[in-house]
Amino acid sequence: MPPHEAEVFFLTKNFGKFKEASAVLSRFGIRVLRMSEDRVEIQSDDLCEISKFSSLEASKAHGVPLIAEDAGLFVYSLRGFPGPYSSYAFRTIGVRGLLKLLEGVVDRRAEFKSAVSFCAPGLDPLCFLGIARGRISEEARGSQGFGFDPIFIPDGGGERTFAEMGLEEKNKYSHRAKALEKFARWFKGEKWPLNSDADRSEAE
Ligand code: ITT
Repeated sequence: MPPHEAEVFFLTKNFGKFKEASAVLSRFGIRVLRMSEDRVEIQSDDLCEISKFSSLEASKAHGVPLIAEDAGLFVYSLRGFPGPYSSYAFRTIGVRGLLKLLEGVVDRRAEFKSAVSFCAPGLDPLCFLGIARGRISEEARGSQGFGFDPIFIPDGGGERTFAEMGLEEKNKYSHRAKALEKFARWFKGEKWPLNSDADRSEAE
């Protein structure tokens, strides 16, 4: 593991997200510090808009460079539900409820999206998007990870769900790892202080 050359805060209450981010970013020599307060969330269908706003508000409040993430599971046959409402859907209908909605449904394709936004004092927030395509399993399997991991089978990972993979293996396929790798490559290439005028938003 390279020595840590840089540090960034990650505003999240979700410890699973934090552990995944630490593993990805440490490969780039970036140490992640956890900021676990509630993040300010706006209502939007656009994950980047949500995470940009959260990162801007927190960076202004604390005066430090930080990332915030908004993520969601988009099920094709449900026209993208739960999408930006994944956190609420997980707390209400949960894994079982989503499986129930898909009972008898043949098209089980779905994708996870992660929108990681970075903001630093005096800088406009930048968003980095990562997508993991796959499908929803017939039943919940595995005990690792968090959220909808027990029912998501990523393309290229055999028949296993994210919850049947260890963290390092999930990071080979995950939406979050892809978004964070884009962020890390940009972050490492930047000269400080950053130029806030450039439009550096990145999308797939
Ligand atoms: P923070 O806002 O504090 O970061 P959160 O868990 O509420 O934590 P999101 O609003 O991004 O984060 O929640 C999206 C939900 O989507 C999350 O609660 C999970 O249920 C689900 N989710 C997102 N990424 C996931 C992943 O990698 N594996 C499984 N479920 C995931």
